[in-house]
Amino acid sequence: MNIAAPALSAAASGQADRLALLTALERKALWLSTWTIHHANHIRPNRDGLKVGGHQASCASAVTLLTALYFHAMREGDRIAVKPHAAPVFHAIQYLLGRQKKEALENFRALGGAQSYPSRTKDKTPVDFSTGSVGLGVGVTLFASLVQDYVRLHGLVPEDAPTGRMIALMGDAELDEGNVFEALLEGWKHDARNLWWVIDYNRQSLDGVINDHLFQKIQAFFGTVGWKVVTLKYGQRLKAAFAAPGGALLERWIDDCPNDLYSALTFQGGAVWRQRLTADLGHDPGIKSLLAAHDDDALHALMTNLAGHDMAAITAAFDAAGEDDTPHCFVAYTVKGFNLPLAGHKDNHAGLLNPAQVATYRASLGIADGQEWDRFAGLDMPAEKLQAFLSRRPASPPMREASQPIAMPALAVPMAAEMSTQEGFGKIMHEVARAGGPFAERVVTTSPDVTVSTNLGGWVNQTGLFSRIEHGDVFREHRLPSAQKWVRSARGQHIELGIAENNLFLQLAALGLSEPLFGARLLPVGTLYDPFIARGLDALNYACYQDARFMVVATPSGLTLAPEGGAHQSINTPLIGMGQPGLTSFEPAYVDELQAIMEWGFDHMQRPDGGAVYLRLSTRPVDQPKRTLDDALRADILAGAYWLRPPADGGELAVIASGAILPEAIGALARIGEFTPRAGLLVVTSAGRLHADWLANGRRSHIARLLAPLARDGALVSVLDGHPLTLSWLAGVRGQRIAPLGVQKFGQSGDLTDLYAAYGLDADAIVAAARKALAEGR
Ligand SMILES: Cc1ncc(C[n+]2csc(CCOP(=O)(O)OP(=O)(O)O)c2C)c(N)n1
Ligand SMILES: [Mg+2]
Repeated sequence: MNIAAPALSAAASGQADRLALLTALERKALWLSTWTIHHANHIRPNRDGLKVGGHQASCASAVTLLTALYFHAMREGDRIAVKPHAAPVFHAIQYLLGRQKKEALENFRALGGAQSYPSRTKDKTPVDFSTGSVGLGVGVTLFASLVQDYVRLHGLVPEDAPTGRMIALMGDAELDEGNVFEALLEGWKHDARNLWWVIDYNRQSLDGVINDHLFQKIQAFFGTVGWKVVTLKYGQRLKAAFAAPGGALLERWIDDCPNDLYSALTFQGGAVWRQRLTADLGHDPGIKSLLAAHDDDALHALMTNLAGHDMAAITAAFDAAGEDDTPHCFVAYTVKGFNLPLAGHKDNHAGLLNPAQVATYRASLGIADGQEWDRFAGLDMPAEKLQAFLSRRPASPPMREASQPIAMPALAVPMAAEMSTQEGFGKIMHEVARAGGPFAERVVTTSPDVTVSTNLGGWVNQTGLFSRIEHGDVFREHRLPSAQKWVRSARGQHIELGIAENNLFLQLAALGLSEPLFGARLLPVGTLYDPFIARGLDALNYACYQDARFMVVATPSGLTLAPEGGAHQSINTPLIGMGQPGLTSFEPAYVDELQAIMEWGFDHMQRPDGGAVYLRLSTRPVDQPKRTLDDALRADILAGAYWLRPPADGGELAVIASGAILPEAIGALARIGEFTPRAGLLVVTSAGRLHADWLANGRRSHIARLLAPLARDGALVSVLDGHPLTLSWLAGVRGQRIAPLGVQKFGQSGDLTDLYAAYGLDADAIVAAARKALAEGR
């Protein structure tokens, strides 16, 4: 006893010291985030009359949790996705750590300044995961944890590299997004580890107060999928009050208090708390003396003493998770707008303190006028001590410099006289797997339950499924014939997902950030059905927004799917491909084009100024040209278009075709040649690349050069199995007439002959369009 006592008290005083430091930093982070938003809205000159915005209340509810994460719990290798509306707290914390400049805060939400929502690509300080579209930043941490396991188990990172926790500090309303639950289920299937989701449970969303008892559903759901749920409800002071006379009554009263009433009382403050508690519980002598012992301010502080603002409770809970790699969900009760005059008001989401309120708040913190950006002003602790503490915090691992690109071998493909681009894709992937080597080792594939039907079966047979837990192929062991070998092991290179396209794109986002997140470059390829890009579109956009690098191969596509019908026939995906920043789209017609495009794509994915790649493929078997691509043709294919049948000089007409519809265009050209012998046939392999190059280079663009041999008053007929707008802009290149053919209405079941005729894509339609276009020019 005598020996242990001094040691204990030293530990206790060390802990008190640390808590004092953390609480001081928390106060500063709340001030800086509030001030950053205030400065942007009220002090920086406003040139356009638009509200600048920022979310002081959302920041306030998360500030204790984020302080505890960044200044206490976080260790080397950890990565954090910060809920979008707490970006100013994130910026403030980086500023305190010396990793964010004052100018960035002064320019919050201005061009070049700190971003409204944390952004990997736009913020100047390292951001682990961009956030903005609620739910996605949460989900991506789960897929990042799978990627961390993947690179570790494949030996792509040093053995002693720290295994980090993938952490999401999330808003409670993010749980309304279905993608969060899709991710949870997938994580359960894959035995995801090293995940922390910390829920800022302020019981408010944007429009108001959320349902009572949501926490019960959270506990049940997370428990079902194997997570540990840690509820952080009441702070130390409230807990002490619960233990005092009348405390049990008080606890039951708060437990039963509806969310909206609690919020309203929180907003109204101590006097109203007193009235209400007197009315409801004043008969109890214990409550009477509690009320007598607290003035209004103290009563307000007591009644809002939730664990999500109690540094000791939070840090203890984080510490208790220790080395346990089981996914943890912390439900931390908080007050939206905590410690600010906005606290608890149901309309506070976009609320801003007015200048008088900010001045009062500043003065209450002991920050002098003019010291607003000072990192330590007003804190009851020596600046040197704070600085020394901050300098010891582990940096989140630096965004790694791009390593050497993985050398690209020429891709091989066994050609057949007739093939679809989808079949070609499958064969190329199969050959990559068979060849093996440093390139193949970095390729990782994933698909939401359409692995076989998108032709990845051959690749998977060679490389196996990735799984942390080994699992044989039961069908094989029972000698049951099957074309698919589904062996699961830590060496597998295919991540099989359930049917959820959001998960596919979040998985691709995480795989495509493997290098900056974990220091190991991967070359991810994901497959899905083209129409279901729409299902995962926001996650695709999110992946591109973060500059994740991957190849998404969408197949089958368009009406060409024929008997399968309108529900599966994509129409506007070519426009998505053109319109999505960070994504270069291609729609090859022939397999040799695809081969060249994939070689380019794997290289593009690795370039500092590169990006993700989208291939729109088809299941239609097409006669393959007998040719070898020379350098010029290859360059044209990659630039987005080439003449399959060049026009004669001064030709009056060009048919311009993209993708699976090419045989119809070839057939039409033979007939068009009978009345317009100098016509040509241009194949477009990438409307997106052509268009971007045209915007950048105008008359010197690739498409302008290609169209140059045509007569200036010549006509164009464009055709693709997709929305005609994809190619109709070609009229603008040289100011020519165009008849754009394509699909504008929902498709339906049928065979190709009937469907192409019904939707005006067959040779007859192309010939008729050519005649009309020529006639209009005369
Ligand atoms: C996908 C998406 N839909 C809508 C929004 C607009 N929005 C921004 S914040 C928000 C409510 C967030 O509530 P919560 O997650 O609880 O955050 P907090 O209460 O901590 O501010 C909404 C609907 C968004 N950012 N993303
Ligand atoms: Mg909320």
